[in-house]
Amino acid sequence: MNWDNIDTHAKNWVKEAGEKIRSSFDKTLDIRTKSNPNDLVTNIDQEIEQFFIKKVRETFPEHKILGEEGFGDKFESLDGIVWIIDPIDGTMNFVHQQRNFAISLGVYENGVGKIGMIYDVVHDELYHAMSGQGAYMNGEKLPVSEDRTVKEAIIALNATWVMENRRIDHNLLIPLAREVRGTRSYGSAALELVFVATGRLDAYISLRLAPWDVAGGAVIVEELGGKVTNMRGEKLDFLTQDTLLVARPGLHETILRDYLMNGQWEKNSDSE
Ligand code: 2AM
Ligand code: CA
Repeated sequence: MNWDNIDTHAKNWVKEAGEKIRSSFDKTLDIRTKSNPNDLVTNIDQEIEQFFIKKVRETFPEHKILGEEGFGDKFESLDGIVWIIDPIDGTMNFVHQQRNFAISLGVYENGVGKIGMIYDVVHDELYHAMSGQGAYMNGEKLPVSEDRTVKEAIIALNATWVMENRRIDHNLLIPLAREVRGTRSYGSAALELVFVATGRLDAYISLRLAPWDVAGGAVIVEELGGKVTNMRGEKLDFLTQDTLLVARPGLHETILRDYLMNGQWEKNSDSE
């Protein structure tokens, strides 16, 4: 498999898609809702996903595509080469703020991450890793992640998970939120993952993410030695929705052991 060739194409397409998104800022968006009134999708999310699907199918007809907007293939396993794409991660930010969103792309072989790309379109910052070859931001090599104490950590955590919610007892994360140096919430899992990779954040926790929110960023975080699991400490399968715990090495084990009951916390009984 010529991974350099796949990587070069992926990078060109991500840049081209970013240009399309930037030029959409002067046009009127067609905004619709999906599962609930806050679950937004625009014509741009759909057009960008279709752009990637067309490019991948023309160039690599044997590869498969898993995309948020559902124009790709249907999956029971991640056998073969699979492109996992979120055309716009952080759609609510895209609609309301025209910033704090990213294109997220992961290329996996038999379930193993090979290429990760997160493109912060507004800042023209491309985060990129090929497994085993280091991680880069706009071509500049990123340093490996080192441990940090909980007291000195900034964690990304949405307020949803410390209010009563359907997924966990909201008391679970309160001690962690209290003891860290600070909490943040950016509203784009892809950016939160690369912020952990670059050390702007030390950890990121979410109770509800889909494979396309995480697949690209996970390759970048892991390439720099960071840890990516669900909140039980298990490997992600990139086929189903799951929880997420991403952190610097060491800090990941500490959070899991001291704040997440070694992964043995209970789900709320009425969670989906
Ligand atoms: P999205 O913008 O691509 O939908 C912050 O809310 C993060 O969670 C974003 O990365 C967002 O991705 C994702 N997200 C929001 N609602 C979700 C849902 N119902 N299932 C999975 N991921 C979701
Ligand atoms: Ca999306």
